[in-house]
Amino acid sequence: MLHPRLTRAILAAAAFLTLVPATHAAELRSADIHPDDYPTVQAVRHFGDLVKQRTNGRITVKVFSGGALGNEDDSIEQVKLGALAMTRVSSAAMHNICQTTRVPSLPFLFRSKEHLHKVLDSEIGDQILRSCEGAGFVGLAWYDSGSRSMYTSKKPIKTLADAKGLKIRVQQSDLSVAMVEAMGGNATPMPMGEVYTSLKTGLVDAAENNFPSYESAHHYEVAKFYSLTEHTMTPEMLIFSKRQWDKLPPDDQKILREAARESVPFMRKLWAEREQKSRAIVEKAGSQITEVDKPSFQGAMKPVYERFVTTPEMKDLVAKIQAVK
Ligand code: GTR
Repeated sequence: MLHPRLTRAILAAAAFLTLVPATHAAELRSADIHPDDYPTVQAVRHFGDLVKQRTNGRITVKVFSGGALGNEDDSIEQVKLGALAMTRVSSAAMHNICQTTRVPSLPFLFRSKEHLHKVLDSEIGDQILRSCEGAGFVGLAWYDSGSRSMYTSKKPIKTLADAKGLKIRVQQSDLSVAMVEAMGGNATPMPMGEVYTSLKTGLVDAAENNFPSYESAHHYEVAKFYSLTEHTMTPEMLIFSKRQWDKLPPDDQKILREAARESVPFMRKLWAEREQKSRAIVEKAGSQITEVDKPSFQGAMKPVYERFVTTPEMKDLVAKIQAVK
């Protein structure tokens, strides 16, 4: 038998512990399909360092890179369920889940990297991040992903006519499919992890991505013609599980939001360096980088805008983005 005073002390301690929210101290897990040295992974690690510092080690972040937790659709599902706290994905992976995220992927929407940054850093960027809350995701940050361009295994694409009839791998998004179809290609959506083998075996003739992904996923080894179509600047997103978010005290939510925001300039610096480095690696390995007749691609995109910019909110966002100087 325990002494009654001891029993009372144990009960009091137990009562105190149940008052402390379970999430007060936590290890937040985050997923990424990219390898450890990729700027998105590094940026989320940096975010984790800031969070750890500011919570005196109470909240830590563990990043599972290299697709250890599955492909992007898998991690998004886990985040929705609250089994995983966060994931860094391409915003294209969110297109069919919260449609407003399609806006920054619209073809040839941004005039430059500076234009993109200005928009994403403004209320427009925040509005699009917020648009995923209803679907179960708290958007914490936009990260860079440069421009996506076409690459082929057999011959370079120089004009729109060269894309006609090619089997082209795209991200799993209706908008990505439509963009490639508007170019006359046969769009084949599949996860990133299947692209290397698909190019190698000839299941697809082409794919499209930025230099860092083209390089880090070794696609340049099996598709050496990289054509600078620069047709979309689809950004990356850091998303948090709404289920887990709602259990956090407001002070912790604030720390997370601020740390995510502060990880953005860190990421942009790494991104700019990596774009140059990746381009140099693929050129050295024999990739042929070709300029294209861009207006021919731009001219084919009207049906994409007509089909996807449908709601008054999206129309307003597009107009506002185009008006940003
Ligand atoms: C990359 C992006 C990944 C992934 C990939 C793809 O640029 O960083 O998140 O979406 O493209 O093409 O699937």
